[in-house]
Amino acid sequence: MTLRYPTRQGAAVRAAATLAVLAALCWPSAARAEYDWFAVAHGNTVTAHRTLVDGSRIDDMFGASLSTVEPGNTIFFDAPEGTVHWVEFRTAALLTLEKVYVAGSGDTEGLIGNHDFRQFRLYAKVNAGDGWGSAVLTVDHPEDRGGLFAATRVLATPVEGRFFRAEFDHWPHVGYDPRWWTGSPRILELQGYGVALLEPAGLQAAGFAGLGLVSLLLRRRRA
Ligand SMILES: [Ca+2]
Repeated sequence: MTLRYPTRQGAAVRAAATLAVLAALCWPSAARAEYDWFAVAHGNTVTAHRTLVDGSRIDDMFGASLSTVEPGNTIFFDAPEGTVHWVEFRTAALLTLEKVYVAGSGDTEGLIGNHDFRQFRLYAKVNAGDGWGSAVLTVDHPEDRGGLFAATRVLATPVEGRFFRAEFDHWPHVGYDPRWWTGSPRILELQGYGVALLEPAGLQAAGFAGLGLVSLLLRRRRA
């Protein structure tokens, strides 16, 4: 007598197959909002940025620790008032960006607030050839007091994007000639949270991978 799924093994195969399909096809919803898509460890790639001080590394504002001057921090090169410091990057997948965390730190000795930033802006676009348009998020720094400034912002309207540009305004130091070059923003971290949207090709590949696994499991059961 032949039973189709008579045993615990059969149930296990069915469960594994179901999970495989769900994992493959529902990957976008599985990529939950607490996954930092801006981390270089998660496939983010910096494509361009303004000059940094010697020994500083741009990846350090995205979770890396490669800088020789201040490991973990990214420091833009000194500049006069009015300078906009910037970085552009591309995430591993097209996202619906929901939440952003930005942290910087100004000096607390000497020229207090040196290396603070006055305003942070984030831009997003879906395709490389698109224009940046208006900022999708703006965060004002309340004062150049030095020390940690960290802000978490939930976007009022989630934004789709894979290409991003972050801008940091140089702080105008009161009492200093605006033409003098002072310390540029020290960025500790920039993080982006949301849900990945697989591109059609990626979704298809994930679906085929899931079906392939199901087929393999069923074949092994029959063997
Ligand atoms: Ca960092």
